[in-house]
Order: sequence, then structure tokens, then C-alpha cells
Amino acid sequence: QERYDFQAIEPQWQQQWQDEHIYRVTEDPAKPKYYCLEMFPYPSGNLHMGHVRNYSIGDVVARFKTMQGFNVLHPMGWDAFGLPAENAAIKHGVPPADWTKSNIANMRTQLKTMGLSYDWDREVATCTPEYYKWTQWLFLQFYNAGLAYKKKANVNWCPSCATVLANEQVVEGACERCDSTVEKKALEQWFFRITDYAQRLIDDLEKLPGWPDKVKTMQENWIGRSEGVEMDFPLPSPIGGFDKLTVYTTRQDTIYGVTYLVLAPEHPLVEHLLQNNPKEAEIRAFIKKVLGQSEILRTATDTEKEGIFTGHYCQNPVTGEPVAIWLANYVLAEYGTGAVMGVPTHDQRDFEFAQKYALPLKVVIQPVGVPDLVADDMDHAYEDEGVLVNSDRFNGMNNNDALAAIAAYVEETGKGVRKVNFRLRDWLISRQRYWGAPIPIVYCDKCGEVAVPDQDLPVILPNDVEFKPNGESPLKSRPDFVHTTCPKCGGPAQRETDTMDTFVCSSWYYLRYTAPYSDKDAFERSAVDYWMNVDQYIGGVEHAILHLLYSRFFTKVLHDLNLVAVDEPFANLLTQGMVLLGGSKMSKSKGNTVSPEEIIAKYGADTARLFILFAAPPERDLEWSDRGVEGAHRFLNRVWRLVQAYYPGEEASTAGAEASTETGNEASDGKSRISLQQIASLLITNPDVASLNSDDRELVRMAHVTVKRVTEDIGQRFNFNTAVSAIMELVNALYLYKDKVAPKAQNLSLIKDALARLILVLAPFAPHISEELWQAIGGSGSVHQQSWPSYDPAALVQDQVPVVVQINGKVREKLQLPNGLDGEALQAAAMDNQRVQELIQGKTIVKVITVPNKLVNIVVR
Ligand code: ANZ
Ligand code: ZN
Repeated sequence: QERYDFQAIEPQWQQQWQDEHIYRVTEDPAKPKYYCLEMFPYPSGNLHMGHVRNYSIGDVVARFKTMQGFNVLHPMGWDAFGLPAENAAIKHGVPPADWTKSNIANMRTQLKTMGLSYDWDREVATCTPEYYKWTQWLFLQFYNAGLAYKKKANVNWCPSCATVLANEQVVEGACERCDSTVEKKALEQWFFRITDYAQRLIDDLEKLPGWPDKVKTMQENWIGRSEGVEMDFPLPSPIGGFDKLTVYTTRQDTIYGVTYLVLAPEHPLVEHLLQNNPKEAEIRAFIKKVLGQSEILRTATDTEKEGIFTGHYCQNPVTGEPVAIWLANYVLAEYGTGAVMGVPTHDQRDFEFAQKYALPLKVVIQPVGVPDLVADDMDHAYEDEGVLVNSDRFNGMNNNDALAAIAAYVEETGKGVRKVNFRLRDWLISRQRYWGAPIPIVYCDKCGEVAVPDQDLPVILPNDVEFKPNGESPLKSRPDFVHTTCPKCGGPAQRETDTMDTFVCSSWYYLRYTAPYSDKDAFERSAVDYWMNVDQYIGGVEHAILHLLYSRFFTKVLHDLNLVAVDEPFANLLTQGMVLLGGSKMSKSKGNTVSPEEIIAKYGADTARLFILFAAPPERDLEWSDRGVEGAHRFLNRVWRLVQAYYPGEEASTAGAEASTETGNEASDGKSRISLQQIASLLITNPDVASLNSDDRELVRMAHVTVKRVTEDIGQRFNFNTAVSAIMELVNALYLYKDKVAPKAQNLSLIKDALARLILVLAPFAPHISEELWQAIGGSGSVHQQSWPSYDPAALVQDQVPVVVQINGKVREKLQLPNGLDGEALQAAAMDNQRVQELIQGKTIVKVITVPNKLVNIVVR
């Protein structure tokens, strides 16, 4: 074929690879395994460039590792439950299942046009009963282990939409859809006890050297471990059964500086403080207002701090002084004890609050080496180190030392206890939504909460439901779903109608891929132990916290339940950068997208992949460039023409068809399979470089250097961009040779070798053209089943090296000299040069300095 006809080549090879199952893998104990995984997509309907980037990166890794001899698991599937399907149903009346299925079909077709090396036999979709049966089963494992429980929780409630909102749907305290003020409503909700694992989730980050530090830091901050003290502030006389207020502080060194105390408006004492309170109405109005604010808003540093005095006092436990009890928006009910001691001099938030409400200031830490703080002159809090003052027996102590000393003192005197706290909350998994995995619990009048027995799983999601925005699960609209019999007593019972957060489904899909057909287990023990953990996980940094944290939690629980051997799911993590257009992230809402379908139609998948991999290192953001795409396309054409020049008229595609069946390794299913080919005669194993002329030697060197660079760039650093430029340099070198050396003098076996190496290292990046050209040069089997080429260190040695000649430190001449000359030979070569001779004529040589392979400096007088 004369022309690089990607439109013919690409679909043809995709079909052939599929027909021959070249990407199918089984657990093969004889081979080292490698599990390469990209985050599975939500089936929104269309592939976007972010997907293309994510999967192109994964595909290079998977193909490279396969060629290196690993048994590579590289699966793909669908994160298929979730709200958009339900919204589409409400808007257009399409059943969520139909909408999702047709989106999956569309995206699968699009993915297949990219020529990715997925084992499609392992495809999973979380919305199928075969999958969510096991999501439900796993829920029950958690439930039986005491890790799933139900409790009343405050959720965001929009009174006008009459629905529960996720935190992300609350914008500045208002409903994202209708802008009405969001309220808090106490509803019974299901939780996973992830807080039990908080410490291990922090500690085990150490086991993940292959994760980006920034992701580990984000997880650590999210879990938010802190060490402090729970300190009791006595109430002068008991109120509603309370005789003290307990605060949580990490700054017990400031206990002598407390000038007020703040309760979260939800604190259980508040109701009692309102009894016979002249300000009751005013305080209730304040509470109502705060309850309408989201947690995010309440804790944001730039949110106005608002509070109200309750009229009550408690006592400072160490000084006995009276301390006014306030309520404020910035104290959260669900952290620590829901009560905070206010130290305005040493905490900026408290300082702002105290300024606003004219509360007293008391300095208890003085900085060293600068003038003393004077409370009345302070314009912000002093939060740094210093020496304690106004602190009784602790005066003069460094405040960091005082942390330990005061903690010990309050413990000894029974005024408090040391306490470790975590920001992490238990994971709220119930959704009053239809398109999710039903929670497998029934409620019996007699037996109460009863788990659905394993043999009754899955609890099938019924098809026809009514969508009414009343905040209740649409499943409630199906009486035949709701009413059931109790598995324990056979009496009447009702099903739980909440479904699970889709993050539950995506917390274990990587385990399912190891044995996706199994209808006896969520995953087969032998398969999961063979494949896990994931050697390389690749996805967007937007999942740095939730998905990755939940998956780590799941793996740890399953490890503890002795269901999997590993206790971390992902050994290495690569978070790819965004795809930008005009400097901002490509997105539908901004209208700055480029459609992968159009690009692939116009230039082919190989061009799209090559451009994306070449344009930036994977972690960095990538700026889309039409010229860059064209450049990648031109490069592939150049490769094509080069091979055609030496292999004219080969009928590549038909050759491929023969090549594919010749090795008849019969698989158990009777279909022929290609076994990994040894690199055939195309490659010269030990090039005898010494016997070659310099052009030939340089050609061999470039071929071997390229293999070395690509191997290291992919294998050690994921620098796909520099790997591609190495390949480009090899192509340039081949053209140079072709144009420079007379046709008769060209060494064809060396050219063949170089072309074969070129095609082999290009294969992970541009799989279709590489396959086509591999067939054209007479390679046997699929290029994707070849061994990765090695390089010969002896061939890397540069024949000639550039050496600079200086006279008195000034560059006067550049010489091409044989590699590795010693000082004496270098000096001789320099002196031999005519221009050098002219320049030093009549002068005295004082000394000559030489640096091998680099420089000769002649000092003259
Ligand atoms: C007194 C104090 C003085 C504080 C000072 C800080 C600086 P981390 O590290 O995140 O655990 N706090 C405690 N419970 C709170 C709640 N429910 N809502 C809002 N804030 C709360 O933070 C612990 C610190 O956060 C605690 O230490 C407490 O304020 C505040 F100069 O106590 B500190
Ligand atoms: Zn019962």
C-alpha cells in the first residue's frame, strides 16, 4: 500500500485482534503478573478527551508490560449507577436502565475505535444484577461485621424540592436547583464505619511509595488526625442533668487564656439553656438560621462568624473563673464534643469573634525576642510559639512543652483526658434514590431489622417506578417491591427502599475484574490473590480523596474478613493532568471541547493517541493543539513512507491474517491463540559494530539508543513524551542514512533491524500502524505479542564524539574525534589540526589540559 490509509487499517486490526482474542488473559502461575487499571468511566453517553488521555496512558503501560513478558490484566467496565440516569428519566421519560445501556453501547463502540488492549471478556457494569448482587452481598459482610449500621443523621433538605441534597448540591446554604434555603432534617440513614479504620488509613499511606505525595497528603488531611485534650468545664449548678461542659482542644497550653465558651447550636445542652430564658425567641431564630447553613459554609474561613450569648456561665477548670456560654455557627456538632473553648488572643477565628462581640482578651503566650503583646493593642491573634504567662504554675514554660505538661496536669487532677480525634466521619451510604443497588435489609414488625439471606440475593431493582420529587426513594412507589415476607419468621415485612451510594459499587470493581463470571462469589479467592493488588492505577486527581479512600477502606475490611490477601488495593497510582483548550479545562459547560470521535475519524486513533502522549508528561495538564495533532499525523506518515521505501508492495494486511494463525497454540476453547513470539530473524542479536563503517555504526547506535531510551522512559518514569521524541530521532536518523549513503552501499540487514526495532517500540503508542508495518516487514504473529527488544550496550558507544579545542580558554575549533581517546591522543589530534597550528604558530605552549570526549585547552604564551 502506497498511502497510509488509517481508515482502512484501524478497524481491520481491531476486528482481527478481537477475533483472535489477543488480549484475553488467564491466571498463569508460570508468568509474573501485572495488573494495569484505568478508572472505569461513568457512562454519560460519549467519550471525552480526558477519557482518551486516561486510556491512552494505560494502554501504553499495558502493552509495554505485555511485551516485557508479563501476564497483563487490563480490563474495562462501567460505573453505571447514579443520578444522571435518574434525571434523564425525569426529564425525558426514558427508563434509567435503557438510558444507561444505550450509553454503554455507544461508549463501548467509541472505546473500541481507540484500539485499546482491553480483555473485553472481563467487562463489568455495576448496574447489572450479576454485579450488584455482590455489592449487596458485600454490604451484608460489612453489616455482619458491625461495620454497617443505621442511625439518625442530619441531612440537607430542600423544603421546596422536597428532597435530600448532597453536600455538593448545597451552594452557599441554598438549593442548587431552586435557590431556597436548605434546612437540616434528621433522617434514618445507613453508614459504613470507616472511622474504625481512620488510623490504619493514615498509617498505611507509608506502604504506598508509588503514590504521588500530593494525593497522600490530601488523604491525610481529609482523615484529619489531631491529638488534644477533652477538658471539663463545670457548670455552677446542673442544668437538665448536665453538671459540666466538655470541650475538645488541641491547644490546652492556652487554657488560662479562655474568655468564653461556644457550643454548636445542635449541642444537647442548648435546649435546656433555653428553658425560662428571656432571650429564647431570639436564640431560636439564630439557631434556625445556622441550621440552614451547610457544614462547608459554616467552617469556611471567610464566612462571617456569628454567635449569640445564652445568658449562662460555666467555670474554667484550672482558674475557677466564670466563662460565658455562647452559641456560634462556626462550631460543628459533629466534631470533637461540639463545644469549644474560646481563646481570642491565640486563635484568629476566636479573635474575630471576640472583636465582633466585644469579648475580653487575655494574653497567655508571649513571643520571645520581640516586645510583649498587649491585649488591647492586638489586631490579630498570636498563633506562634512563645513562653507562657498568666498561666499560674506553667509560667515561663515554652508553650510546646506546656502542651504535654498541661495535658498531664488535667489528667492528674481529673479535669480532662487526652484524646485523639479524626475529622473523618462515618460514610453515609444511603440514598433516597432509585438508580442504585438496593440495600438488602427488610424490616419485620416482630424481628425488626433483618438481613436478606444470601440465597435471596440479588434484591432486584424493579423496572417501572414513579419519579416524584418528594424526597422519598422512588422504590416506595412499588408496593410489590416494598412488601415482602420476613426471612426469619415468615411474617409481613417491608424492604429498605434506600439504595447505596455509587461509591460503594466502585469500591470493589477492581476485585470483580479478576473473576467477573463467577456466580458463586464476588470474586474467586485464587483469582483475586493471583492478580491483586493493582500494579498500576491511572485516573484523574479529582478522585484523590473519596474513591481512593473508600477503595482502600474496602480492601482493608475484606482483608480483615479474610476475603482477600492484600490490604491495599493500588500499589502505584498515576494521576493524569487535565486536557485544556485555550488554557482552561475542556468541558461541555464551557463549550470548549474537541470531540474524540471527530479527531479519530479525521486522523485516526493512532494519531490521536500519539499526539496526546507526546504533548505533555502524563501528570501535567495538556494543551490541545490542532497543529500538534497534524504534526503527529505527519510523523506517522513519515514512518509509513520509510517502511514502504524498503518494503515496497508488501500486502501487509493480508500477510497479517496468515501470520496470526500459524502458531496454533490451541486454547481450551478451541480457538487458536498466538503464543508470545521470540523476536525472529528481523533483529540482529549481537551487532558486530567494530567491523562496520561509521555510517552503519551510527545507524546501529541510534537503533539501540532509541530502544534504551524508550524502555527507560516508559518503564522507569512514564515519560511518554520523551519516549516519543526518541522514536522521532530514530526516524530522522533512518532518513539521514537513506539520503546520505549511496543505495548500493546501504546495509540492508542493518536497516531491517532498525526498522523492526522502530516498529516494536512504536507499538504501545500507535498500535494499528505498528501492526500493519510489522506485517509489511515480514514479522510473524502480532506485533503486540512480540518480546520487547533489548539493546546492546556495546552498540550504544558513540563512534565519533565532538571535541572542543580552546586556546587560552577561547573556543577555536570543533573536532569530530573517535570516542574514548586518551589525553595524549587528544592532544595529538588537536595539534594536528591546521587551524590550531596557525593559531599557535610562534608561541610557547605552557600546558595542555584535556577532558576525554570533550575538550582540549591549549595554554600558550
Ligand atoms: C482552643 C484553642 C486555642 C484552639 C487556640 C485552637 C487554637 P483540629 O486540629 O482540627 O482537631 N474545635 C474543636 N472542636 C470543634 C468543633 N466542633 N467545631 C469547630 N471547632 C472546633 O482542631 C482542634 C481545634 O479546633 C480545637 O482547639 C478547637 O479550638 C477547635 F489558640 O481549642 B482549639
Ligand atoms: Zn420477622
